[in-house]
Amino acid sequence: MATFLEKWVEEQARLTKPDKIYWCDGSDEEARKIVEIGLTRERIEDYNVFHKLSQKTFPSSYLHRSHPTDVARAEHLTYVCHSDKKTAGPNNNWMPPAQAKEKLTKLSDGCMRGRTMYVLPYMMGHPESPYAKACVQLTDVSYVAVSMRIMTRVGKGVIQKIKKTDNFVRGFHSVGDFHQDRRFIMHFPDENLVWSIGSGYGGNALLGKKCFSLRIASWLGLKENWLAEHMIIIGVEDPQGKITYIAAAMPSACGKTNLAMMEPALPGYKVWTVGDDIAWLNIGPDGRLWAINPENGFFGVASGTSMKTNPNMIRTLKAGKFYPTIFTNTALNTDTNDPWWEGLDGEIPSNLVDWRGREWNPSLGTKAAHPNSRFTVAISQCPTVSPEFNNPDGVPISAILLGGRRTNLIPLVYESFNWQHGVFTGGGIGSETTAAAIHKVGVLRRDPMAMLPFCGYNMGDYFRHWLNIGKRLAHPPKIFAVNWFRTDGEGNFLWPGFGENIRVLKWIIERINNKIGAKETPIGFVPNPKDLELDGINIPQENLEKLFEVNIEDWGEEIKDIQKFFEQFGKRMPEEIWKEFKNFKELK
Ligand code: SAT
Ligand code: MN
Repeated sequence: MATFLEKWVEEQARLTKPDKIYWCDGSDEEARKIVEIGLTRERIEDYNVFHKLSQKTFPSSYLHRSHPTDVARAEHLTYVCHSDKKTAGPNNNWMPPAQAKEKLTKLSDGCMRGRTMYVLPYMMGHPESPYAKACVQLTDVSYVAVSMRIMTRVGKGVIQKIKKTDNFVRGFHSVGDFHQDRRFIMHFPDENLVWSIGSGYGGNALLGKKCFSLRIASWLGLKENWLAEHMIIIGVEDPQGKITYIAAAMPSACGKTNLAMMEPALPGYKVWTVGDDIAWLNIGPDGRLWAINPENGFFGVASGTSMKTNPNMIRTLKAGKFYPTIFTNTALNTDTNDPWWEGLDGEIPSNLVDWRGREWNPSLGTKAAHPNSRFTVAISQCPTVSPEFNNPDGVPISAILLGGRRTNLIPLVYESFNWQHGVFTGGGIGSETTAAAIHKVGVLRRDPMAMLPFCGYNMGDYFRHWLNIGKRLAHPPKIFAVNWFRTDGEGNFLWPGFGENIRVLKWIIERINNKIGAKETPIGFVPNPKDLELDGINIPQENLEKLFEVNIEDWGEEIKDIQKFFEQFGKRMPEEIWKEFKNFKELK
């Protein structure tokens, strides 16, 4: 008898009518064959085109160019289809599930004609982890099939694991005719199903990532008492060899990947990378919060990555151990056949084509690489990968950092008074938008816990869930807010960031260990000037003052905006959060 999986694949094939169905085993040999086919294609419309890069500088690396309308997440076309609109909340686009399916069925009818349907069985999380989940994605794009091999643990063993059950997450993906008017990324949380059509871009198409590991998983977490979060996970080793694990949420393209594999500027410190984008957080038997990274690779922003900003990522990209590494929408140096992007070390090469393959020089005034150009590379190649990366139990988290991109108002770092206050603080965080999604860049919006585009249900319920998790933790992590992006009013960053951020982490660790005091302000504890290690760095006194300034007058507008944001959630907004809000308003 056919299994649930076989029946589903058959059904989808009947609808989409691919020329061939190919069951992936996740092997190296298979990946090479799939990439090989992509090397012979030329039309961008095929969406399966790979260009082999210089194997000397970037071994095992290929360049892929997207359709120019398809270079970022499409939040406006992303839906979460709970049976009732209130459960999806004002933070999600919503459509009744039956209507959504009817629409998608029409769009999917015959959409794989002339193409191969790849069947990808994969795990999110280490197969032996009690927190891991089994999934299967169908796709008609070889770029997606190969990228999934890098980002997740693809393998036949998963089929054995799910056997005759229906206990796995299903992801259906096709680029269709990749027209924006026929592009939808839809989630059916009650069926563990994601249905995405019309886009080949990362977050819209690699369904194990944001679609499953955040939108669907956050809903599973609500029901099963855990958290799926848009967070990096790092181990910070101090000069005595003690490692403290920290999880940190920041919106897309706000420096998470750089922080995740930072080369610390302070001697004796080391940062170990467990994850750079997603954390699944469970309450351990010891009452602490334990984190696993469900992913197996990095899908990071290329633009701005260099030996100065993230040397360990450059090393990762050049390692060539796991096949393949993929660059997407970078420029290309046609003399050397190397990828190039703005911010990369060295001079601007003289013979470049831009991310669309057109001849380029700086006088054009455009960017050669798309600002959201990306790389997809295996985490195993990272020189700082944590020895705990594959630990099925994960790592115990001592601090949670919640951040955003704010050119003004928000101090470099401050500590919440307690868990509940931390949920209020994180819930009110705002961030200026980036090129990671299709929208106007640089606009301030509330982005609680960096989850606004990724929370698979009503955010009022999400805040309540955070409060409940806090209550169930015997040893809740301390919650801190961070902002690397404050400027001096003339657009210059007040804080150098990157490897220097270790100074902030050191302060955080000393606070966790009750080694130092701090200055109480209405928003939380900020560092006493003597406690932030500033040896070997030259920051003018006035910049330091500005970095930690809590000018409560300036918070007036912010408070109004936070209130407006919270009010959207009506009765779903927990009283405790309003209590924190009122306290804060009165202090002000
Ligand atoms: O496109 S992704 O969602 O995978 C990357 C990001 O925007 O964080
Ligand atoms: Mn992300």
